[in-house]
Amino acid sequence: MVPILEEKTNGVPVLADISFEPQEKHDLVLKVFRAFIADQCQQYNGGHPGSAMGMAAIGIALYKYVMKYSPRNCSYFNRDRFVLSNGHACLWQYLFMHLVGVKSMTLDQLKSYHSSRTDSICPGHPEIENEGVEVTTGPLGQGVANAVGLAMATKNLAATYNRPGFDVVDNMTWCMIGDACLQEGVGLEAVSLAGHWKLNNLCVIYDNNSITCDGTADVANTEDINAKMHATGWNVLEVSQGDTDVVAIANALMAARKSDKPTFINVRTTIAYGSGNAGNAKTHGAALGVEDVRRIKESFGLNPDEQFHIPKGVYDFFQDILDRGEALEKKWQDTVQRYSKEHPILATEFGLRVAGRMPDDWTQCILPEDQLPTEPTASRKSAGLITNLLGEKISSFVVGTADLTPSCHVAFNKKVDFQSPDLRTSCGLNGDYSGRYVHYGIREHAMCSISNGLAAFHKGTFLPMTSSFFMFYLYAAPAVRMAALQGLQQIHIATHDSIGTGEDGPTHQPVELAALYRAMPNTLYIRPCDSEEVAGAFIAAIQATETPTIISLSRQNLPQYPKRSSREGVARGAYVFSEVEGEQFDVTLIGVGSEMVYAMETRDLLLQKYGIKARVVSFPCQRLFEQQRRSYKQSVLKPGSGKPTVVIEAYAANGWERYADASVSMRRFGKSLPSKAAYEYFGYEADKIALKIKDLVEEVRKDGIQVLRGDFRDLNGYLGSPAVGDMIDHLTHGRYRSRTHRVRRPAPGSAPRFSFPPFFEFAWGAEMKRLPLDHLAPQSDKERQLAKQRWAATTFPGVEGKLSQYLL
Ligand SMILES: Cc1ncc(C[n+]2csc(CCOP(=O)(O)OP(=O)(O)O)c2C)c(N)n1
Ligand SMILES: [Mg+2]
Repeated sequence: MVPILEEKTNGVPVLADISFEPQEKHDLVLKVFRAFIADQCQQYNGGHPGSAMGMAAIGIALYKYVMKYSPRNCSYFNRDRFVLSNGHACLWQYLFMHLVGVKSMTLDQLKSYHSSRTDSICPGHPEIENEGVEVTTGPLGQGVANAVGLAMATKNLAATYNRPGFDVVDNMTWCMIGDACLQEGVGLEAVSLAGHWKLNNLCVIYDNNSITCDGTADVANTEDINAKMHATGWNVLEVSQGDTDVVAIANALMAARKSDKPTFINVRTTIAYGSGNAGNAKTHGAALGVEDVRRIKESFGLNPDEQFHIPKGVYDFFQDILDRGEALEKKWQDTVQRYSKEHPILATEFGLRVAGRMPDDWTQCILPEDQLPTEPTASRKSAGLITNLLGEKISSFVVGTADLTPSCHVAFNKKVDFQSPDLRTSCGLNGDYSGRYVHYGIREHAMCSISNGLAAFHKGTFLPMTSSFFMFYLYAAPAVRMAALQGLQQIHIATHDSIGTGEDGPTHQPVELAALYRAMPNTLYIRPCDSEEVAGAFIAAIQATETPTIISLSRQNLPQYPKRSSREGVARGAYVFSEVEGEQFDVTLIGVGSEMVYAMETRDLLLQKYGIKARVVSFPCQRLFEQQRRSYKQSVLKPGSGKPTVVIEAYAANGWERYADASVSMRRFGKSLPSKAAYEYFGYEADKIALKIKDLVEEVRKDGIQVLRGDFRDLNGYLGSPAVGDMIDHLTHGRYRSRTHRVRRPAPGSAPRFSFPPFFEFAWGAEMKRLPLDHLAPQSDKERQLAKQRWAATTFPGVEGKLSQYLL
């Protein structure tokens, strides 16, 4: 049995001297492991066998000897975090999870890799929702940044809550990478920050097989990686016999625990070790072939006729891990218990963080309407008023910027920067690890990927905010997408939106970017028109606990609409801003964000000049609107009225076809002009817009309008389906309007609450259920059958029948 940590160096616990098992045992595990991976890929003739086989010895060192974790409770708070950044090597992780005793990772599940089973927990890349997986990986390089975020989380919690004799948080973060992660920009951005921050609780393990998809890695990379890592502030270690030398690898891992810098272990391995094609790029992403698989087993002295065979000796080898894990967890719980007695106030706050909850009074940080500015104000400034309070008062917020502090207004009062305490900058901006203001430098992709790591540390423990110009969230898009995919909450403060950005010109004017983020599943892209809507945007973002939100803000001053704008309206995605009494209106104008001013001015002019009566709808968030009941949506847009709807927004019109018949929008890149002049140049002037709309109204009066316009129906099911809003209404007997389905973490005993992507989750009474979305919107008979079975086993007093009827 491996002893549990005693000594501590640089704040990181070490396992006491390791007593290694004899080499024969290592050899047996290595052989069985590699043969098993070969079988898994051969079964459905696909997958990624090469690196999973090559990394076998690294896995033994990590899972058997060095990593602190508990297979019986993979999510205990102070566990070491592990990120498989080279996510295609997922079989490696799955098989180790099975061997160490993670209950859900059965032999049967291992065989489901690449199968058509929809309940498989062995997808082609690790996915966060499966037990024992910290983050979803697959887009190479991002995992490194996630790991940096996880390591930051530990540093920040430790600096905030640990007290002498009470290390309530002291875990290590391990990150496995291949050649590719060191080529991807985001990986290198994160490497640079980890070195700068001296994150000595982070260890990157490099599976250096010098192979990528195209061939040997030197077709595109010939740099001296060790020298580079060294220059970036990392502790660099080498293991030359990485295919077999478990002891050398374990010793290197142990050395990482003692380092005062982040550690990079360059482990030389052979891709598909044991295969006839070992060392060849062919083995990266294809099954090895029936003959090769037989040959591998024969050469290992295993029976070639046996598949998926794991002898008892291999299970025995890992047998001690379960108890060791439990002991680690127990030790942590004891520490927390003693800590609660010694430091009760701190322990209460720590308890909230561990529970993933914000203090209940967070709403007090959102200024009430009567304290908001009434004079024209840039929405970035309005947002600053709120972020400043949230950042100052609530310790789960980690507010960052990609070098745009002066522009984004996110630096909060009494902020402490997250920095290595040793750093002394030339400009005097210093900090320590307790800091929650982060200078990410000009690294937008890493900023958002690191935020994913922070958010994934433990759901709700951190709520990361980032900030930059909206245009540069294009650099960050792959990370925002991964947050959305994983259901990781965060708030992105995206200023300088639309052509109003002005003189910086078309490079800085994100005319097409809104369409991307509006289309991205499980993402809230909110474009508020004034301070009250900014407040609504923050409330929606904070309540969306499974969702990243981008709040899109203006550089230029915007008029305020105290009598019209409404935070509740933002929660519904769109709402009537200015109504025409009775049914006698001629046109509906949709005003969005910074361009609301043009909608309102056009409304006035249409009446004065042409006697045309225009309603105005404010439409800050398409996704929130999609989640409303059909009847609400129709009351806002009045698609059956036979009157046209026109959206006014200085972005590409893509996506508005669903709600509007026409647009005043952008069909080309912007232009370098002062804000007002840029708007004028592109025709955003009330008299020009009014004239166009007058023509449209006349055309419709003459030729009529098709009745179904503005009633686009998404027949695919859940998100975006009218059925969702109706279903919620039905279930809650009208007590809760559809807005509630964004609320998560239901309190036991409370009324039903709903959350959608990436799960459908709801509580009824004291019970809480969580189902994968494919059970809600089955795409095939087989899925429907599976869903029925699942729903049959899910009972809620008085609801079951109705619910399944709605869903199936
Ligand atoms: C951002 C991104 N680009 C491309 C890919 C496709 N891809 C998957 S693996 C791989 C090369 C992997 O090389 P390496 O990390 O050395 O893994 P190995 O071949 O050694 O298994 C590529 C290009 C990806 N997953 N992510
Ligand atoms: Mg490689």
